[in-house]
Amino acid sequence: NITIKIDGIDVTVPSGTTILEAAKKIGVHIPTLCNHPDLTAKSTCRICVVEDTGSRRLKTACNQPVDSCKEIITNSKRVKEVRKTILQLILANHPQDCLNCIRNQKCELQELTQKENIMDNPFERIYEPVPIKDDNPSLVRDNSKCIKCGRCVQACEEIQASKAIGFNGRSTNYSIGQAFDKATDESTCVLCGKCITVCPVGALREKDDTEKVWDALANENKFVVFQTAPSVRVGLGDEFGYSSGEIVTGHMVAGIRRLGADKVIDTNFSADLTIMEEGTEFLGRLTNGGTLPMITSCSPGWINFVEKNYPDLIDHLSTCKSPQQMFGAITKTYYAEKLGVDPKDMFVVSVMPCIAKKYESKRPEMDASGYRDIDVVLTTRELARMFKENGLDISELEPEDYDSIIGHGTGAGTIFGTSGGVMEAALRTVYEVVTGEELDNVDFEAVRGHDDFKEAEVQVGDIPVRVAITSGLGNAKKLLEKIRKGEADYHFIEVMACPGGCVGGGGQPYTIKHDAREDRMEGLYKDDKQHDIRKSHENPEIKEIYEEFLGEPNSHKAHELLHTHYRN
Ligand code: HC1
Ligand code: SF4
Repeated sequence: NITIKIDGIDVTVPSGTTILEAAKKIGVHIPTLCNHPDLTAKSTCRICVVEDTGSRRLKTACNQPVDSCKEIITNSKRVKEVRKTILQLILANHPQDCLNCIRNQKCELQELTQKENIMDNPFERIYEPVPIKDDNPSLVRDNSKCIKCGRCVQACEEIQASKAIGFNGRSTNYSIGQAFDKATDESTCVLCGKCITVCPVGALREKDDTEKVWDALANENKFVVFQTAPSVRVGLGDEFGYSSGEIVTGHMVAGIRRLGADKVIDTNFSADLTIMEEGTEFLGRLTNGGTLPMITSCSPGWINFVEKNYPDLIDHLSTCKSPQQMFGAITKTYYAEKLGVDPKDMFVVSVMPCIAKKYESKRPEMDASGYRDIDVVLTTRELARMFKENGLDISELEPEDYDSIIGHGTGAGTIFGTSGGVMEAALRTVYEVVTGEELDNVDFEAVRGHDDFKEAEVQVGDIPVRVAITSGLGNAKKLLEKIRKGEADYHFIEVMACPGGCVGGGGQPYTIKHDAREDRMEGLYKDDKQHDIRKSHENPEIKEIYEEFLGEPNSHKAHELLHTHYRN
């Protein structure tokens, strides 16, 4: 351990601890714009300068270890002046149109400007607008707002192993984007949105589709059906003053009805449907010599990643569509018929924690109903904006329930939103289907938690089923390499593109609370426990749809509507 003085206070920390971390330990928060807890510290912005009284040198606190220092001052006149100057230089090259910025009141640059008490700027304004890049269904880059901190580049490479973006150009004229400013879909971008979640300012955002939804809601001829994804219920509350990870399902449903939706459905229902289809597919592969390990297919950023980088491993992907897409196909067929609504008049809106879902809904093959199965995908953030636009604070609404007859999911459906949840839901069903016995304990603790990589062996009848779970594409890449080399000795693997699963999706509310992901995960496990029915195959609405419409899981009709193919 090393003991140093920071601002006159002794602090003892392990050798190698950064000055930034050591200072945090005694309640001294050194400001930074480029540093992020999920990324390697690079000190690109240099806002975190502090003074080493021994050498009289300025050091960057985010990447310098305490080891060579005896005493650090974080707020001397010299430090404050340097910090202020760096910030003023950034501001001189920034549009400062905070009022109509997506990040207004949630912007790290705005917050820092306020904290540093900056009221004026001696530097000449050199800001010049640059064109917005808006060439794909999910993601918008507005480089006018970019402060070149490099977090997005790092996240794309370090977390998502995608290297889709980098620094282009030279000297002071460099900018961030696809190499040679290629079109997004020609790059290795998988539209996961991880870059959005780490951007400190408004340079990256989802493509806003709220106007299309307002138009449909205002159109008397449209029958508007909303579905809400598992993890939206534990993320949305961040926008309405709830504590992090709080379950706001009933309030959200009430809010969506106030917007004018005709029906509000839980995506957890089609998550249960996915378990029926995917569980049956898995058992088929296991007993008929099909391609193993089988890998889950509900995360569209993940599907993009395999299609772009590992086309030779496509046969390992389950053929099941994601729950979002299964929902669309069922809504414009079975549900429309039950309701007596012409599917051509139906307008289906998904609320997802994900920006890749926007792209997924636009894949040409997603029209099994004879129409576009999903009309618009909104992120959790966009739904929050719609509520606010209509003067709704969901915390003031009485909770309401989803609509039947395809509207309700089980506890197994709800945990889809967290890494390990799809596997746990599948195990609950596969175990009971194979053994015919009831599980004593439905909680498969071995597949839960925040680790990058989890594995377990579960005895299912005569078969010891080996499973693995990972999230974040960098971690998934390691598994894919093992599969390629024939070293992945698993039967079934769950992969989610975003670290932690959908709870940490690129469409979730911005949060400065680093462990929001963990809070949301806990929220979903709590939600699971609160359900009377916690196994997909026991969902009465699922039983009904098979009896009345689909026949058996993996039937011909189920294949037509609920399964898909991939591009290689
Ligand atoms: Fe997800 Fe899924 S869990 S992919 O993370 O399988 O987005 O929440 O809706 O489709 O159900 C996302 C979440 C979501 C699908 C389900
Ligand atoms: Fe990289 Fe994902 Fe952002 Fe694309 S969306 S640039 S893959 S982080």
